[in-house]
Amino acid sequence: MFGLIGHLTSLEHAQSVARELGYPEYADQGLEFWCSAPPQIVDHIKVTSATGQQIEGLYVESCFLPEMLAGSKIKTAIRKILNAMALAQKNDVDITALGGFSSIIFENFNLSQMSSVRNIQLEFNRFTTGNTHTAYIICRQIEEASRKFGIDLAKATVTVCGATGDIGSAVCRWLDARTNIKDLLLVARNQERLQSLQAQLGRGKVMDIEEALPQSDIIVWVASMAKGMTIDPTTLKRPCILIDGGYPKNMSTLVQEDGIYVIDGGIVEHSLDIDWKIMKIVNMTAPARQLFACFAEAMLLEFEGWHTNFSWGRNQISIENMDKIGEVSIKHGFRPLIN
Ligand code: NDP
Ligand code: OCD
Repeated sequence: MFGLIGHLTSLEHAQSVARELGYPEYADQGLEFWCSAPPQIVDHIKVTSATGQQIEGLYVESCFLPEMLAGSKIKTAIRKILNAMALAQKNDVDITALGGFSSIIFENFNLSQMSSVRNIQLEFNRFTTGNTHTAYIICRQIEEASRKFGIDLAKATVTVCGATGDIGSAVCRWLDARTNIKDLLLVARNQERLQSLQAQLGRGKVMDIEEALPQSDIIVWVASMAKGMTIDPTTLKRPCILIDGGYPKNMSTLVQEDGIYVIDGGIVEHSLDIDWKIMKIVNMTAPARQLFACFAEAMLLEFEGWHTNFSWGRNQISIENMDKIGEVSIKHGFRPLIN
């Protein structure tokens, strides 16, 4: 059995979802209430592969909200993730994806040092961040979108915002090894980590976001921001492809307009309907078939019987593992979404 751990994008989102799903006791409550809410299993899932193989899984809502980080409720955030992991393990889930902020909190606050949750000893090899598949899908989106929207990679300047992150650094390594892009712009806040990435890649220009955006033909957003930022479309080149892989989305307002192509980054479409309700809640256009690539990674590991933390730690995603997960992604019927 596979598991998915996730969370909603804001308190407002959580309240409206709770009302819609029939949890009135959660619907009118403020952040304090969500801080004390335990994790819940809110969906039982059946997935059929393009090969005909069927698997089952469950979705664990951690009840974490990004406002907890913004409000410095770090201990609460940590407790949310550990409790959700313990609930998945208690339910005999073999491999669980840590969606959205779950894996970011796990890494940033060293949760590997906190393996004991009440009477449960967490077994970390039962969890995966799902980031290898996410990075693979974003790279395929870069390839396919540039072809579709007529951007020649050999002449393109590509910005990666969140370049020093787990997904961002994998995308940079892939861009360097597998494409002939003209320029790579590296954006994040911590300058030391940017310099070290630049040294590892042996290329790339470190830049502020304001300076990078107007020169970019393609922008990949994979920054771990609790809230999306507003971008003035008049500052962008046309054509310009923006692949927003953040959860919550890195761009809060930008929409498709003449010459600006906004793509939901790290999203896959399955070739068959999935029996579940959760993707309707996060407003996927085809909720029976579209999902986050990190969640799809847990499904792929279950299909293949690879019950191991395929994606783990930080900045260790190899191109070989991206190829490996990519192969089984295609085999089981997933494809990158190009909207
Ligand atoms: P990491 O924590 O590993 O990396 C985050 C990156 O963002 C770092 O480079 C960080 O550098 C940078 N960053 C954070 N805040 C800002 C900011 N305000 N401005 C510029 N850069 C910033 O995260 P992941 O790689 O694991 O995840 C990245 C994003 O992808 C998240 O939003 C996550 O939820 C999403 N995601 C999507 C998935 C999907 O299936 N579609 C799957 C998994 C994750 P610095 O701190 O120096 O600024
Ligand atoms: C990217 O990293 C992917 C993260 C995706 C998280 C997706 C979350 C799915 C949302 C379903 C939520 C159902 C919550 C119901 C809560 C009701 C109160 C207990």
